[in-house]
Amino acid sequence: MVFPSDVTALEGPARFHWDGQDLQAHLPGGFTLSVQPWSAQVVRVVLTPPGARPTVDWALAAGRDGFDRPAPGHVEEDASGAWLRLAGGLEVYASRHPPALRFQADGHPKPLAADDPQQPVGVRGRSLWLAKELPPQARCLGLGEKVGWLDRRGRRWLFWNRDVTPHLPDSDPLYVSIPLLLVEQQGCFYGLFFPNTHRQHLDLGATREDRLLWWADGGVLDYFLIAGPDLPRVVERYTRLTGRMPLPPRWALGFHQSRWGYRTAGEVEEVAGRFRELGVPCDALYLDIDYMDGYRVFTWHPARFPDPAGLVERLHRQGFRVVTIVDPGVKAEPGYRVYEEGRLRDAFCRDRNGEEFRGRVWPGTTVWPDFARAEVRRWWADQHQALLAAGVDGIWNDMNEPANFLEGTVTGTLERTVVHGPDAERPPDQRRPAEHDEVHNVYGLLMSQAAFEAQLRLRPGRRPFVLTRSGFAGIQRYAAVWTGDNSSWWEHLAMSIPQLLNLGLSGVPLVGADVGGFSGDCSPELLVRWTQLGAFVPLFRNHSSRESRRQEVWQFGPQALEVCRAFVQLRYRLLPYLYSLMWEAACTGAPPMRPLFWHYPQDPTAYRVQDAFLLGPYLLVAPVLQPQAAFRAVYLPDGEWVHWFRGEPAWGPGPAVVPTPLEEMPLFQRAGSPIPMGPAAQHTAQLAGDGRLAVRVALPRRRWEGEFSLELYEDDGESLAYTEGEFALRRLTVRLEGPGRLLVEAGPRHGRFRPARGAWDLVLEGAPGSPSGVWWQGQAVAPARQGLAVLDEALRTEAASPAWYHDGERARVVVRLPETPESVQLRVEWAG
Ligand code: MIG
Repeated sequence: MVFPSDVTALEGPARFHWDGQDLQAHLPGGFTLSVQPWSAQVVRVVLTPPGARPTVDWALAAGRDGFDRPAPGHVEEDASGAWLRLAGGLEVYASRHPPALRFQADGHPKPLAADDPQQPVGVRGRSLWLAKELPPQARCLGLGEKVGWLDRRGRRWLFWNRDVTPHLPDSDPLYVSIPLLLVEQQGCFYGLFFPNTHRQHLDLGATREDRLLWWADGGVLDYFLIAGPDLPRVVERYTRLTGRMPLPPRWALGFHQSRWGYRTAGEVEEVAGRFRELGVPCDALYLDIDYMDGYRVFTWHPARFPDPAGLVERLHRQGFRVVTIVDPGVKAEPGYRVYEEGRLRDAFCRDRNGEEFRGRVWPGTTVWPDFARAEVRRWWADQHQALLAAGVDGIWNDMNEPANFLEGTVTGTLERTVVHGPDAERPPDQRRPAEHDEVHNVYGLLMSQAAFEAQLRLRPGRRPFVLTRSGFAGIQRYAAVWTGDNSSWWEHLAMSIPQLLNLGLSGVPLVGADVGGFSGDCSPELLVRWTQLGAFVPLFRNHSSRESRRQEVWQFGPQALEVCRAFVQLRYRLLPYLYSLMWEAACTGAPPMRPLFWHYPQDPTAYRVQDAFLLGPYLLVAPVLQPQAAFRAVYLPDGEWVHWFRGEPAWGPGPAVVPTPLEEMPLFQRAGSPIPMGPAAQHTAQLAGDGRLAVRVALPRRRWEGEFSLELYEDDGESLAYTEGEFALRRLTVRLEGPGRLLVEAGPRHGRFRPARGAWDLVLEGAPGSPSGVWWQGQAVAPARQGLAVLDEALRTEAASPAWYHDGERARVVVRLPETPESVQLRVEWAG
């Protein structure tokens, strides 16, 4: 038996009903089972106990109507059960005794996500149980932000947002709950997504090795089965369901500096000044809780931050954006405007007896807005005017699990008796009051929604930026996520890779961990290695606690500064690549930071790599994760890979041993692949009106075969005009046609945005010599007499015709090409 002995297994139905849309059955005891096809590849299964109410779909971006075209299906029934067959997609088999489901889909090992054949579903008090088979070889990925390794199997996980530090190997849960499980079997993937917002549990082979157990402390048994078979398609479908990240402003991809402990405006300006003085690129400065007056949200401290607008303006002039923290706890203090206004509007949570629910956070006695009500979200959004009017560029939502310090609140959050809602933005059958148990996990999501909508509404025309600590499935629609209070430990540097990878696979592409670690004192070496990793992570923010030593890159001596600066600079040069990947994420949900098996699903070793990752398809990032490392092993998937800094080739599949001096990190470019790069910049505002572009191709030494392409996406980086066609999109393709033969194609430029450049460079690294021929649109091109300085000159002027130059010393060929909207072709050959 798979369920604990106090769980009662449910009996099967006498009959199934098919109404042409859903397959339904009534189970003894008043339970209803419904199998709802949302598309040919996505099926929702809901088991409802008598009298229970449906899930409030806060996680979902759209209802069933808005999801996809429904697949026509038909049902056959016999004595054993019923088959639902969806045209061109899933097949669902529902057995009668017991009521077990299993699924089949093309390309998948069969069956998939099969219920336990003896005890598929059960009940214990308010909690429903589900048991599914977990084949011995299946891997378990996803689950959003959790500690541990890439494969989640063998553990029991809890979904209940929690403010917790330190993050130990068994610390579960953390701040964010994303009940999306991705199961891999023989290179095929499917997803199980549980949108129930109550406290949920997932046992992935811990109790019984070959079983998955799910149960929730309330609500209905509710899941989406998402077929693949490949991982990108599962993520694509999951993010169609829960929504995708809107394209962030380009500055969000720059380097960010934060610290809990910048106590005065002067201190912040000093930090800003240091960045520019030392030439360390930086785009954003964060104001932690000390900017507030007595930790009252939406206030500024009159003495320490006397002129917020002036401060922000001066920082803007130096090219910094400013992000202010906003906590949900409102000081319960008569006379404090936000509190008084909120009370007048009845905005704060009440307990079951109708009393204002009070707790304690930074400002002292605190009340919490009820974000589960649309009108409260709107009111809260309005409060952001106090920050946006001063010119603040982004909002940082912290403590939104929500965290409560009050002694005696064992759970560290609101009491279960707190009543929320109803949410007027939900469909009528979901518009009802709910206890905290049901709302807890989405509290941070709904708060982030308010912060996001505040920016759209109060600062129209510009892309919002929200960074949140807490969230639920769907958080990517509103916010970037950072992984909270990590520590300055090498272990946390290493852990951040599987943690961020799984967050990305769980639909949240704009993620990062505090670079250098939040708690504890960072060492120079750790800061360098963490900055090297951070340079390739979507959200690149150095942040630390007031209890720890100062952590800006210049606090650790000249060598640390120099190496960190070089990596931050490299990050900025890679922005065209990263930005294109973010655009892809916004379109398809594909995270920029990918586990190796995203691109190499047929390689069994790729699944075992969690100390390295791919940034997009072509950069293999293998950070140094241990102190004093002289070498590290890097697993290279199939193909030829070129060391970014050393130019040395290596061939996969197989391991390489790579030297790791402090100033270097093992970073490989897939030979033949195009990496679009921009100019060095101190901040991204310098890139407005500067579209200089160099496409870097590392030439193969041996494997002159294969085709490598990338969609290059560009726009103004800031406004919403891209949604109306103000973007430039073109496909770059490099074809290796045989030894010494290369064809580069830039497809037609789509969109109305005109990149600010007259020409662009193709930089061929590792050239075997001077090319024997270069042809542009079929016409031979003669070499330029003088060298072409990469990206440094002339690029802003129109280049009417192409030119090229061989730099023998650097083993590099630079080809300068006119920027035109038409599709162009360049051929380069080396004889012999
Ligand atoms: O109780 O605002 O995770 O990033 O610096 C600590 C102070 C509250 C926790 C956040 C951290 C932030 C800190 N906050």
